[in-house]
Amino acid sequence: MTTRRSMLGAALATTGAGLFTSAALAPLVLAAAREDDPATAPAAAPRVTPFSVPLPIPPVLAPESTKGGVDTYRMTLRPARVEILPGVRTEVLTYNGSFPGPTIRARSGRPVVVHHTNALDVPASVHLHGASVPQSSDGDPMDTFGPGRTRTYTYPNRQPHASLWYHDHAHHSEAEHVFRGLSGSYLLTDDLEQSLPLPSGAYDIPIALRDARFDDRGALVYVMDDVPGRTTLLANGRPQPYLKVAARKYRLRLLNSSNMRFFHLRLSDGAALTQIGSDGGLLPAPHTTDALWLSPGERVDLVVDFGRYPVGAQVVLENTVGPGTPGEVGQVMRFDVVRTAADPSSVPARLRTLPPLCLLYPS
Ligand SMILES: [Cu+2]
Repeated sequence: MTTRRSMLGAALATTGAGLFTSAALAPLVLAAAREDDPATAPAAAPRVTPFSVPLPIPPVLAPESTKGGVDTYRMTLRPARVEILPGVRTEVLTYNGSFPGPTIRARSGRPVVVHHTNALDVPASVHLHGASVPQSSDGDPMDTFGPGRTRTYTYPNRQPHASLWYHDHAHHSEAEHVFRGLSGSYLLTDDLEQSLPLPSGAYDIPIALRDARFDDRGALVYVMDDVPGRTTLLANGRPQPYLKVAARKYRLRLLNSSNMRFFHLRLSDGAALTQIGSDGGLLPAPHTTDALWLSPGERVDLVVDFGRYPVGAQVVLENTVGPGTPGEVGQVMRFDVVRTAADPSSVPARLRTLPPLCLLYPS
């Protein structure tokens, strides 16, 4: 996302306020889409009945070695045919055949090495978004590895916990490669985060939100800057899925992996969302809100307490901004409360202590 991230970076530098920046930039980015271009007119995609498929959870990648305190992984970038729309096989680009890619779970102070083999017919470059890495492992857009080549990336993880995002970064093809599936979560944890009683394990769920456009046979249609045409919303690679949940607290790690679409999210009953984290990890204290923006590339960690609902209740995660009609893009996914469960988790009033900014940038 070089161009857009540069723009976001510039805006952040001048405003310093993430939420305000997202809201302020949305009209600029959306206005850039060419609504009068017939090439961006919505395709006649097969209609999807909302909440007819379960939310998949991307597999957690197992290291091939943990020798010497280094977790070593192997991934292959390759095309795959996967079921996105119900009953239809769609050609996508993947890490290890998974759409979106497998999740890597890492720990601060413990390096990760990933050997990426390119089984595509185009050059690739892998960027770990939000990570502090050596320049040689940054996945520079011009620093690609071609078909048949293997490239090793080293991530020292000398930074605090955060929900990070890996994705393709190859010059001139990054947006299309990410659109076609080269995107995955990298969840970095540390002792501080682990010491907190937040929902964890099966109750800590990464959810990548994005838009997509399909033709009438269910093939992905990529047109640059085509926000108006991408009116099918995907969560973890499936359209408007449902997730069966227990009546207890869950940690939901949202990522917006769209090229350009902004989401403005709320629960259908207007219930409170407790934001505990952002791109840089946990907030100093939980932030309670009834709606939040999620800009492209942004991560937001939420705790939602489904314990306030009776078994049998259903609550929809809604999106209140276009492009697209509310019927197309208004409903992101649904949570179905199907059972009770013990809930030893809680959200502390203080999550972490951040150093004052003046210490990071001494005059
Ligand atoms: Cu990025």
